[in-house]
Amino acid sequence: MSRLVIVSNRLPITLSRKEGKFQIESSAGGLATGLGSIHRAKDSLWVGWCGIARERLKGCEDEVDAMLQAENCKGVRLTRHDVEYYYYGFSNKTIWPLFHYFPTYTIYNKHFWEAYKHVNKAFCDEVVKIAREGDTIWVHDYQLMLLPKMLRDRLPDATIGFFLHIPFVSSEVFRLLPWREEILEGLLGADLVGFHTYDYARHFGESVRRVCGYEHNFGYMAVGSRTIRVDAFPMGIDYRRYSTAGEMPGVQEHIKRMRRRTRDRKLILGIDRLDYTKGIPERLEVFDLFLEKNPEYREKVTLVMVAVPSRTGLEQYAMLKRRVDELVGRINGKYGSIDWIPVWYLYRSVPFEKLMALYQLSDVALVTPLRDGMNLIAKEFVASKTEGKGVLILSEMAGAAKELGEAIIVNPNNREEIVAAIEQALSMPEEEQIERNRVMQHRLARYSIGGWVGDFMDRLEAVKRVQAELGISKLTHHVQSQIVKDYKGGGKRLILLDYDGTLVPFSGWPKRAQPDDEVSKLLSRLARHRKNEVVIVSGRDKETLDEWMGCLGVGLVAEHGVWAREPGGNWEALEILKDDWKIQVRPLLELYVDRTPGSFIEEKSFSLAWHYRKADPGWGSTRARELRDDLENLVANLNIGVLEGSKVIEVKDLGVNKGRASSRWLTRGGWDFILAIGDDWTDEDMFEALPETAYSIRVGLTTTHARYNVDSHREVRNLLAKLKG
Ligand code: GDG
Repeated sequence: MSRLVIVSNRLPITLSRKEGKFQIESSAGGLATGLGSIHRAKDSLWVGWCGIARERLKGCEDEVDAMLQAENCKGVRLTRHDVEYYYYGFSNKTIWPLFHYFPTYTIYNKHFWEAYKHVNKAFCDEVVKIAREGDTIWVHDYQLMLLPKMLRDRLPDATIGFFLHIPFVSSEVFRLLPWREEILEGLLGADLVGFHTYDYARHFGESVRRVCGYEHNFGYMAVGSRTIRVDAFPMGIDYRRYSTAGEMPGVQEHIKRMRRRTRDRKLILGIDRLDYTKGIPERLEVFDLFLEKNPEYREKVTLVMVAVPSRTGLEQYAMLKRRVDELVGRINGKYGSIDWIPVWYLYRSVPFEKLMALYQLSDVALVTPLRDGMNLIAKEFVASKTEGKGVLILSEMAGAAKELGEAIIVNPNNREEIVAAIEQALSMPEEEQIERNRVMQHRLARYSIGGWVGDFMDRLEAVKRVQAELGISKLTHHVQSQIVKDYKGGGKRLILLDYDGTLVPFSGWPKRAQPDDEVSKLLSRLARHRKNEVVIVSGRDKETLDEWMGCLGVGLVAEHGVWAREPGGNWEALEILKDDWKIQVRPLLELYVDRTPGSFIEEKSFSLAWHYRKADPGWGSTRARELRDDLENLVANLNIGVLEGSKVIEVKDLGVNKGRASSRWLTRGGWDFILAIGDDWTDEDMFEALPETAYSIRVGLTTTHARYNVDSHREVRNLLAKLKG
């Protein structure tokens, strides 16, 4: 049966050691809370760190392994140095601040990076050890962004999902990272990369496009030989658990006790890990301003602030703690009285039942992070309001704001707006509170944690199906051997080859893509054989082809079939064509060159091409769409067509195509072996013109008339090198 292997930095349980004895507790935090219930319910195995450094486990490894195994967990051993450099270092001093838009807090340190790679590799080793065929491996969060690629290299056919729990920053910020390419390539090892919101997925897609050059289309991305999917999955909560928590006797007990202390005061609740992304000092300042502006609320409102200690060893966090302590002291000193403490501040984690009592009792939840991947507290608060009363004030910078639109949404940097939101919340009629909460509750109940996991898994399965469909036509070793065998057995052999993207990789500047030594030798060796006819069927102009391949003994087709030249012969026009349409088209292309820095025009005898490979990728594609529309209108009455290739829009006579050009050789007949290879839409005409017995190969994994697909020009060269004798 297929098994789920969850991989995250921390296990859902944490080990601690008291008086030489190991104890197990549940881990805190959104990931553990959210996925913990799924882990318990499913046939799953969780791989992660148990919370105790390797040095302190010496001699007790077997005991600890057995304890973890009983919980379906597999520990990854980390040394103190690993924890210091990989976790506190790269994860929390580099990625965490950068991905939450705090570039000034971000530290770029080579040793942190080395440790990050090393620990990701250690995770990889553990997963590879336990992985079984058919497993689904689900990697979580920013500490393990290199892991999907490491796993892919060692388990090429594995099903791998990745989910990022924190925001993915805009590409403008992401590109500050010195190791940006490695991080992206690491993530792209997954089959499905998931984010909380569409915005994060969009930022990721844009970063991939800019840094790695892979295009994405409707959520699919072609990464070398693989198609992967990028999508948004807003993480849900265990809705039932929160909506029924109020009935727990322990919770009722806490409520009674707290009620006695708070009397009939209104309660505003804030719960966060003590982190600079959560906007805690800013929230305290807002509360100060609120009390200053609304003296009538003094003595009548209490702000309950639960700040859960977090990453206490880091300097930024220690500074934050001092600032929060100071602010709480200042507000309580400024407004407090014998009977009333304005800010009720708890610097500790509270047990679940007490947390639920706080949700139940609070009139308002003030959730105002400066940045937050999702924020589950906001969702849990709404879910626990079974009677429907209570108001959520939510920062628009939290991923949850995308789903909880009925909350009062605020900009966490706009103090006046938040003060007004508190005023509105405290005076909101009960019917309105209920109405708003019911809509949100309905949504949260529908897409709970189970729904979230199910949705992710369905999408992961779907992308595997898409890959399998595309994979059907991949050129296997078996087919390659067959091609080589048929080639050897063939008396008369025709080889039709496109040039750019097929024999050489694309170059930013087409003029610089001349054949290297390897290609020249391959072509002349094949062309020299008396049984062979080798033809380069290209879109390039005849002068360039002459200069680059004129003396290799191959036949040449230029400009997609306008011109042809037999080996050693002269150029002949294959079609009677006109080029007077260029006068109308050229000015439009020039306008687009002016409007799109980096783009340029290539002029051939009977075509004009607008290249945008060197332009900004996003801008280039947008302009290309606009140009296509403009051209379609312009050429409607001329006998020319507009064709889109790889980062190029070409306008040319409709009578010309590579299929017609190839026919010049194909119709000669008597071929025992035909092989045609190309990489873009212009080559499709050539594939269609071939007889059924011919071998045809398209470079790139895409739908095609060709019989087989290969990944890159490298594979083409390897195949041609095998054609001997
Ligand atoms: C990351 C992202 C994203 C909190 N304090 C106590 C306590 N909690 C529980 C809450 C909730 C969870 O911890 C916190 O969830 P958050 O969503 O706020 O976030 P993070 O752990 O910072 O984690 C975040 C999340 O991943 C999920 O993808 O939403 O944006 O940063 O479940 O109930 N539980 C108890 N006592 C506490 O004092 N018992």
